[in-house]
Amino acid sequence: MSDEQTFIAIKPDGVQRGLIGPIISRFETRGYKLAAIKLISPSKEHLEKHYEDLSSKPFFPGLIKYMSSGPICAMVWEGRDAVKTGRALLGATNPLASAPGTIRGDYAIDIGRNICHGSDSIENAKKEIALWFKEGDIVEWKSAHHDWIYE
Ligand code: YYY
Ligand code: MG
Repeated sequence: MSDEQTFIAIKPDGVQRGLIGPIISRFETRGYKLAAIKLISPSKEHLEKHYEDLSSKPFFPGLIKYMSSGPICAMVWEGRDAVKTGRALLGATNPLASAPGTIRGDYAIDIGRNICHGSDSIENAKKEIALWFKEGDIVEWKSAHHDWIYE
């Protein structure tokens, strides 16, 4: 199956620092296919819903403030094992624990400014895609690279 989808977001610091291009490039060059993309300044309520599992954590208010501090580039990426490999491309939550070669390991230092988000399970990917996109926003298309990437 090469149609697994994951939700990837470039957080406000990633957008402000001009990292949309480099981050998209990591997913494209790995062989993943973009299925949806938009620049959005979501409401506080939307962000609280996105991170609802973390609402009791001490860092939650700061996380919501940070995520509200500028536009976010929201995307859906598609391909085999997109959720797990998407997380591997991002690196560890704490950038200082992320290996060089990962996005966070190459571009970030502080856990509270870790520039990107990626779904952590197929179930959460489905929930997050449904929260951030309408059904008609997701584009079905066959990449010209498909048969060169998959056997
Ligand atoms: O999925 P991931 O983003 O890698 O980590 P989560 O545990 O879901 O936390 C979401 C988000 O919260 C994380 O990207 C940074 C922030 N955060 C924090 O500021 N301080 C922590 N101790 C843990 C997480
Ligand atoms: Mg998470």
